Amino acid sequence: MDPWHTGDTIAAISTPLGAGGIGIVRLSGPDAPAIARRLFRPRRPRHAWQSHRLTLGHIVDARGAVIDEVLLAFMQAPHTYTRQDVVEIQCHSGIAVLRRILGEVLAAGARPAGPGEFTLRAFLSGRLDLTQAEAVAELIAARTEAGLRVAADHLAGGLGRRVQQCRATLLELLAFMEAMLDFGEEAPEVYSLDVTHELLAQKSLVAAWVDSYREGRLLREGLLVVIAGRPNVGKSSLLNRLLATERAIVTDIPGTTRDLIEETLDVGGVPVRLTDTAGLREARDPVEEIGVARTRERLARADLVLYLLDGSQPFDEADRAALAELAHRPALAVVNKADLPQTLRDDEIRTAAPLPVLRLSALTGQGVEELKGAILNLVLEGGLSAGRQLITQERHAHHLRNCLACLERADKLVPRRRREDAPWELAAFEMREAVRELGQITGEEVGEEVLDRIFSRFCIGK
Ligand SMILES: Nc1nc2c(ncn2[C@@H]2O[C@H](COP(=O)(O)OP(=O)(O)OP(=O)(O)O)[C@@H](O)[C@H]2O)c(=O)[nH]1
Ligand SMILES: [Mg+2]
Repeated sequence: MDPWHTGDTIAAISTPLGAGGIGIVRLSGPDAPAIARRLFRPRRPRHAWQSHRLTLGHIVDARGAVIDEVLLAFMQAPHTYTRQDVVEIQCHSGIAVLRRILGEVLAAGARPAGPGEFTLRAFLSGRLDLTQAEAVAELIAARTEAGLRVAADHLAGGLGRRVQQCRATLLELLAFMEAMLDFGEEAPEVYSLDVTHELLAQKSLVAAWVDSYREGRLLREGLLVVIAGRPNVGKSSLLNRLLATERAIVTDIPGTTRDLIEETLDVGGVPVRLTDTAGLREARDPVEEIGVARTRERLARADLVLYLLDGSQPFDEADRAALAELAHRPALAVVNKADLPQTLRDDEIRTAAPLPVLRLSALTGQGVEELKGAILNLVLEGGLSAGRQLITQERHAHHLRNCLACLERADKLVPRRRREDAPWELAAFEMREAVRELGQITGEEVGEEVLDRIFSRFCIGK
């Protein structure tokens, strides 16, 4: 029974395709050494084929013609990523070279690896638990230092260990409940731990993890921030100022920006996906019409809206209407052009919508750092928490929420003092479910389809 065919030797290009210094073709499986011996001609054969050593040589095709000069690493099982024999061929990174070498490897008997299949093998062999395997993808996708730190903690097994510990405690509680159920009064003394106390402790632990997902999700997915406002208020200038580049075209002609412009920016460790939009107004031609429609669509999806106004202009009816629409969403009223004499008053904005008002100048940069602080404040109540124990994956959050619900139900069933006639059976049922939910996170109790789903999101070669 091996639904994943771990006995096959798999191969893939493990580096991104494109011109570069080196590219790697990776093999894992029982035939990896034999395939490598057929294709690799070491420069100094006497020193070749030592495990975990790099060897210089050539990859040749079936007729013996040289394809590329490479460094080959042969890593003998079990001290490898997959715990199988692994070979990595480090060649020059060109699409043609990499494809050619992979082609020869496949012709020699390997099959193409599926997405994430190397990491799947690392998981199946027990080298990584499921949270660690998922952290590989998380680490690769990390866009800020803070995101990287959390992913690295998960990869090192921090999350897996914490969940394991919690699961072990729940199993003890379950054993106690089952003993009460089976033996009642004669339940062995060793089980007389303080159930309610321990249950509460685990419940608040799981609840804290569930809470941390808000922050964790932000770190992983980033925050979608949209700059909106009437034409010419300085939206593109603000985008450029925040990015510190001339990304968007700025002119004094209203209606300069017609399409969405999106860039990612690191604000206090949170990846912010910042979108500059077409100015909101009655469109005067079909292109502008599409631009305004795109702006509205993007606005609907925004996690946070920066509504920009021109402080040197009087308050406008169109602004009042737009602000009123934002009244009950995460939004900031940002008054730009603070370097010019101001005619727009805070209270005019506040009567339109109860939003925080910030003044800045995209031209001089004054107030821009305060804006970053305000963004963090609004979405994270002051910035990322120092702790790294964040839940970052929806899959984990989902099982933790389920687990918490089980623990809450169990807690209601367990009497505050030891009683033989309490509904131990129901409590034990909830506890068993809670344990199962945690087991799904670390991968102890996880089905084939779930694994397929998780690893299919990886890229090939990981
Ligand atoms: N004095 C001053 N001028 C600014 C400031 N920000 C932008 N401007 C000027 O305002 C004009 C419009 O700026 P943009 O950034 O193109 O404005 P926009 O909101 O993107 O305009 P549209 O794309 O047309 O909707 C330009 O001439 C900018 O130089 C500012 O803080 N102070
Ligand atoms: Mg613009």
